[in-house]
Amino acid sequence: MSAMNKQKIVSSVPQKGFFGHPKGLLTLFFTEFWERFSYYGMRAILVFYMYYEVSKGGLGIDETTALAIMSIYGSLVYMSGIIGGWLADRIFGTSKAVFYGGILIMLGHIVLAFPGNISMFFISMALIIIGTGMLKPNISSIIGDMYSEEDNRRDAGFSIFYMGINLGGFLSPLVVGTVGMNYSFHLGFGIAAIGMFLGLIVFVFTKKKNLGLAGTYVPNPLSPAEKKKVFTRIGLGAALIGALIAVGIPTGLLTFDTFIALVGVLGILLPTAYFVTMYRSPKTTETERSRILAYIPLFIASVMFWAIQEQGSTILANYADKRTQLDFAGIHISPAWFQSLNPLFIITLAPVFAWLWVKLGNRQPSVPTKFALSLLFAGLSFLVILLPAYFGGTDSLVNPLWLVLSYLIVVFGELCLSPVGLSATTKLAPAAFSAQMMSLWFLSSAAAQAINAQIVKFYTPETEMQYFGVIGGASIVLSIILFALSPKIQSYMKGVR
Ligand code: C3H
Repeated sequence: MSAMNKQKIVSSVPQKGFFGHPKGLLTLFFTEFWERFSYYGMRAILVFYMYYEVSKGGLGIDETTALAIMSIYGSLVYMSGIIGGWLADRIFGTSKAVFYGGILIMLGHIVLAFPGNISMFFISMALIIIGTGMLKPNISSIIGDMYSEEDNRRDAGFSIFYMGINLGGFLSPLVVGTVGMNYSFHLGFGIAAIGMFLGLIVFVFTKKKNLGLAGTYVPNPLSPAEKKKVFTRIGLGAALIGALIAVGIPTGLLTFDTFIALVGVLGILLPTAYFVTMYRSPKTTETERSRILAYIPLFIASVMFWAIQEQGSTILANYADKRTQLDFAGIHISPAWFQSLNPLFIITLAPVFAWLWVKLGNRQPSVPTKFALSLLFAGLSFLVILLPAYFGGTDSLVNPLWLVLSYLIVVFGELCLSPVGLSATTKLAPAAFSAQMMSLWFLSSAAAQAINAQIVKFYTPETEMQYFGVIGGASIVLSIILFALSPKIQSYMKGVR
């Protein structure tokens, strides 16, 4: 996109109207709020739906498998962002991708809303995976479109958007979690579907007025010749995958374990391929190349961070269900409620962090230093949760406040990494790959969860201390390395702060 086009897009968006930010932020805030409401609402009950016995309304899958499926699911949801980013950059632009993605997500939740078997469960998963891949990175890219390069409201805009994400993530486990756990899982999934429907309504009815041209352009459209080549390759690829599945399942070569391993490998290979393609593209300038190099250590840090943070909804959800005193201070706590703690802390602390960065002005830590801090906090959040077992063994139930403390500490890290990373991604992106660079950011989450699918197998109440200790310790070591490398990485960012 040329500087002139960028200017045309920015001036088509009403520049005030939502807390001093472009009016389009309101549209994107509420669309993402409802999308996250549906996604996290569904996830808050999904693990229990999978491993509860059939007589209790669940699918009766064994617990370890259910935890691995949660991680694989989470990984694929973000991996499919590469499809969404590619479609947006090369075929229909980010705005259409958000719309189609929302429709697929809603259909996915509708499938789960009806009592069904394991096949229905996998169909729903496929719809939500593709739908989220189309919606999630692209909605974040549109935010970047609304601000000019020099606009210093951009970081704050991402923080506000991040609050929308977490408002959805906070309310949904309470609403969907309570209904799903106390009445019926399917009713819970039905509420998630209604949530996505409301998000689509907001998007469709306000986008024209609030978003102007943002999200409507195709930055790097396919030429007719490329179209033919690409569609033939996609067709062949799909046929090959179909054939491998058709042969692999009956012969026993494609088992659940091999599939998990495959996703793990893809979690590493895909971002590598992305980095190489962007770096080598003739459309990437020298400055953009240097920024891609700076992005690599940030990406690795992000993988480590999300590996810990995402275990909040798998390992720590299981810890809440199995290891925690749920009758506490005269009330019975639902294990799903713990999922609301992280977003609650985010909503309350995000304005504090935004204020702190503004107050520190030029003295605020650089992007790489903020990432190093996030790893430090992530590591500490795991070291804290090994203490109850250290002091009291693994036989007695643990005071829920330990879990609350762990969720709080990881949020300090999240606020140093996630809104900062979203904003930095839009600034560091090569122009021809703007939506795809956002997909790359989400690939860090995908890689993290693919790795998690391998490591959650090592978690049992007996190995709890070693598990939290090793992973927490690794994060702290990585944090120290990143602190040391920060000035070098900053210099490769070529002026981006
Ligand atoms: O969803 C995103 O884009 C990024 N993630 C977040 O913003 C998280 N703070 C959401 S919290 C969590 C993953 C879901 C809450 O319903 C729970 C973590 C324990």
